[in-house]
Amino acid sequence: MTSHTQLFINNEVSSFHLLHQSLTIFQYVDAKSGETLSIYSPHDESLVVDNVQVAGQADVDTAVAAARAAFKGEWSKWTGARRQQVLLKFADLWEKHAADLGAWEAKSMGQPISVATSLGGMCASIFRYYAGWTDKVLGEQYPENEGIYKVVQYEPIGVCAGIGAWNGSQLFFAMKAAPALAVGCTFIYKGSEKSPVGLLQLGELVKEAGFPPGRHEKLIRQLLGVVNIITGDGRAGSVLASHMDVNKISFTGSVFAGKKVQELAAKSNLKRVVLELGGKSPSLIFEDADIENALNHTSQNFLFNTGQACVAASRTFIHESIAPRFIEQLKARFEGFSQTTGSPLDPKTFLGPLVDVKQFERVMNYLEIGKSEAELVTGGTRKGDTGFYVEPTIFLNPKDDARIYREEIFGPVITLRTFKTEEEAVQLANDTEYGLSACVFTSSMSRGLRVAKQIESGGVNINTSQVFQLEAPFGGSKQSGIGREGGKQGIMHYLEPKTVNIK
Ligand code: TXE
Repeated sequence: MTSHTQLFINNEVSSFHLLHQSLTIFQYVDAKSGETLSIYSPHDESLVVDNVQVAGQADVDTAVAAARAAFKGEWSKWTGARRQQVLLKFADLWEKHAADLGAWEAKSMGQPISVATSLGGMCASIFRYYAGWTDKVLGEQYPENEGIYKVVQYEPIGVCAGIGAWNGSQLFFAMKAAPALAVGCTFIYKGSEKSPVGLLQLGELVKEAGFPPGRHEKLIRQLLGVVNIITGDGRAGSVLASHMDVNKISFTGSVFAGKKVQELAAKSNLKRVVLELGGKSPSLIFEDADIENALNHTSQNFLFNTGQACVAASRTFIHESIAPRFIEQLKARFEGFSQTTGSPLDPKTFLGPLVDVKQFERVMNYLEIGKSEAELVTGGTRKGDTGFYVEPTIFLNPKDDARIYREEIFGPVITLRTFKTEEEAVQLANDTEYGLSACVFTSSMSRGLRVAKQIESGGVNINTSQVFQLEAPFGGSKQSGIGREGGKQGIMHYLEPKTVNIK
């Protein structure tokens, strides 16, 4: 695949070519902002790519106008069956290019290529899943009452935007674009400025799948702008969140930025908002847990993507009766995984670097703070002297107000505390402003379900962790988000019900 660094705004037509009837559609365009950014490898700080075009206000306006034109055109009038064909083709193309696309995440944000490629396969599955929904959103009909019949139909919201974080750039695109396109919305996506290039390559797949122009000028004009992919930082994100011609925005990122998006959405045109935000998820390990299983989830699964996963159970609580042995074994596991670092492009690498120098300095700062807030069991330092690698770190018995215990670190850093009773464990688990995910390890299913019912979060994993199965809704309660992605709920967020009363 060629490597594009321009904006994928699907509506630039060369007037010269129009004159000569040899219509050329320019999908990849330079930013009108004149601003560019460079990406450096978090593995060795070498230049990965420069001159990546950065969208400004005018570029966002162009993308929104393209999406609006497409929405008013043929796309939202296509039958579900026809949209399904394009989504399925797109999924097949993604699967075919998963390794190349994943390599951009490995080079740009240090995601181990094994992780990035598997996430690529998941993205193809997401498009296949939502391709199945294109003609299955049913309406309702209500019995006549006083001579009035009621029909409820679900209509595509219109022009939708997505903003994503860097730890799963392409996954967040898929989770947002697939349901939107499935129901006939049009879409503008702004990935994270920390890993934008893999996303931009998707434009080639968009073209090949058949979203954009066919051969006839009328059709070409009507299909332009169905999918647009732009690069930018919080400034471009703010323009999208406040844009008067965007009907809905779906955001994945920090609580801080999510609140800004919600605020701008309200102050502009009250666009619909879904927020997938951060977490500081608890894990409760009871005395009757399968210890080996709990250790696997608290080490390998926790360290997946170098701990840069919003659902990572970074606050782990262990029943006091099994704590000494569990902590000793967990220490050994963390020290074992410390040896699995290496080039993110090496299939054998499990532990990659943190995404960039800013995140590296942020996590290193927490390690220093943590040394005065808790007992350091292992780790606590950078790993090596090149790249942004951090030793997998365990802090034990943090103070109740410890920053490492209260704040999301988003790295390979876990805190451990012990508990005596089930009631105390639930109280500790819920003592946080977040509510994204939780884990419960126990051999008693009645206890597992009893505790799951009491935990305040959008998801609870019993004897497992970081489960993501697309048919079920995913998202956070409390300050971890608003709304859900995945499953039927994920599709309904891109539809508006309309009640038609018939006399
Ligand atoms: O977040 P940021 P990061 C969370 C994770 C962590 C954060 C890490 O918990 O807190 O994401 O990602 C854009 N207006 N999740 O550091 O800074 C920015 O350009 C509009 C939760 O990237 O919030 C980027 O594209 N946009 C998630 C995106 O927002 C703004 C899973 C995220 O940036 C903006 C993964 C603004 N004011 C990570 N400021 C989940 N729950 O699923 C920044 N952006």
